[in-house]
Amino acid sequence: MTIPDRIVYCEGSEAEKHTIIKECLVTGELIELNQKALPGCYMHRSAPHDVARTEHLTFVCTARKDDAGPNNNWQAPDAAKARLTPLFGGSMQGRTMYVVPFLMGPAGSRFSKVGVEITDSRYVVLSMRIMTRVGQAALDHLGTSDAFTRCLHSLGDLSPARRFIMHFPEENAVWSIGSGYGGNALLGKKCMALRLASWLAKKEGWLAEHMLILGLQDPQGKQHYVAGAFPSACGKTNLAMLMPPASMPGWTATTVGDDIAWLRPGNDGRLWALNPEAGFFGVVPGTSQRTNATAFNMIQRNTIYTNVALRPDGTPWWEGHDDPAPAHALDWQGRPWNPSSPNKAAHPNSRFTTPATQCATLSPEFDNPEGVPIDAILFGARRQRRVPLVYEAGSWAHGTFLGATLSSETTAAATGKVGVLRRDPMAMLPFCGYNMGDYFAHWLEMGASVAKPPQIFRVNWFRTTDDGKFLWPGFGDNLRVLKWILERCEGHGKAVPSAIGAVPTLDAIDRKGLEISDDDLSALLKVDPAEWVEALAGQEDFFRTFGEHLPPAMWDEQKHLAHRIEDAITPHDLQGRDLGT
Ligand code: SAT
Ligand code: MN
Repeated sequence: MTIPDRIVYCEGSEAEKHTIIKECLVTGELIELNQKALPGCYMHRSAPHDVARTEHLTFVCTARKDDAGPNNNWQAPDAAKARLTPLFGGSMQGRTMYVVPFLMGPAGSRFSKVGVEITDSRYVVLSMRIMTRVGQAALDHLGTSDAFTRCLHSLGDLSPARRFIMHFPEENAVWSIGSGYGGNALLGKKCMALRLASWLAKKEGWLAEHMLILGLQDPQGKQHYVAGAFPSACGKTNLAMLMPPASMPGWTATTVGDDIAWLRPGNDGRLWALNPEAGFFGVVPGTSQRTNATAFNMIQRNTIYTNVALRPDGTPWWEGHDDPAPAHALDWQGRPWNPSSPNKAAHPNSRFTTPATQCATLSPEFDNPEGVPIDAILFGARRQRRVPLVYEAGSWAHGTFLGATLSSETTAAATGKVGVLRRDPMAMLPFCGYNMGDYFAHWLEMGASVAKPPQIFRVNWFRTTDDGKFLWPGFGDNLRVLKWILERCEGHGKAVPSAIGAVPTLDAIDRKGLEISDDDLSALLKVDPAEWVEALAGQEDFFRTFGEHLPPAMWDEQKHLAHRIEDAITPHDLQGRDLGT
């Protein structure tokens, strides 16, 4: 169909990598960075209109529209293919087709899955080599089976008018054309490990989630693991690489994953999680020695930078770098830039692509075929108002409700307006490969299927004062919140009930070495029932979009919340009377 000039079967060797890099330097797909300062590092500039995921061009193509649900764009499979076939027709003429077998998950794990991506982008091949396990590991895992995901990708002409990312869950296939950007083009990531995997997970009794996995060893030497779902560009990579503050000695944090978790019931009645990826595709701006030294150090070698600024000495720069803005640089599009230029030097969604093995805090369990047992699940988002720093769900069903009603201010990780509040259940709105009503039902079933499900918490690092200043320092200090969460999981940790869930008392958050006033911490933990009234109507409207697919238990949780809020608002002398509601 695509009529390439040449076909290369990738085996994943170093020699192959060097050949492809050399070709990229000739074609301009890569720019060599200063090899003395940054050995093995290169920079890629994408097409200016191809810098983020394009959700409006992403489709789930199931035979029945209802199976894709109101959360996905839908086309019938035949119609989708009829639309894409002419676009792929001859799309690789004059180009090389790379055939890339890859494994999602550790070698030797029964949870791991194989894909084969066909692509005409060398940048995609080099990125897949970092983000997945490419070559023999995949072929060994596959053996003589034909159970692999068919991933077809072509840059096409990179025009958004001819760009589509189409998923065919019923035949385990993805067709993507017109974009070279991460989530649109590295098909092992969002397309396979989330959209198609979530579909499979529903069928097979597990969960494919947009979650980081973080290991925490407490000063007593006890090892814990938490998984956390946050929308794109809300700090998952920073949390996954958390650096305990100096004032909290004895804590060690280890990184298992920063973006995707596959969770399965274990024989011990717990939920176990593994990271199917082999690298990190993180947001660059804001990454510094100060905010995330682990990430900053990790990207000093063998890293592909995308859409950052370039300094005259051949090193990259971005907003939030430790170094001050350079007097002269080239911006992410290669145009001359200086500090008085009106545009940002690096694109807000500029990215690094780095092997996981370069992360100094990588967990020794990273490659464990069984994964790690999860103590707590966090749902987080960007919310300036209303949502407290942390609160705890009373049950798995309540926790599922907290995930289902998650909303967040939008970021630069997807095209569209930034800072607009939108619903993003479980941070999976762009990634759930089937009807989210059925997905919530699957979550409820999964909780019921394990004897000791993780405890569920809602967190919000992003609450601000009225004049827009962040109240919470975030980054390493998030450990103070995690410490309380782990205490709650162990059955202690002080909390007070509120209409929305259990909230820590002022003295329950460890503030040793942190300068934060009682007033500010109170503001962070405050639950104002009056503010929550307006949330209820939005939840109802949202739930209604799923019709019959929404499990009744979700409506029950919503009604209970409404009652608790009403009780909290009603003056005490009226409580206990029949108000006729
Ligand atoms: O979708 S990407 O994987 O490119 C980045 C993100 O939004 O998480
Ligand atoms: Mn993500």
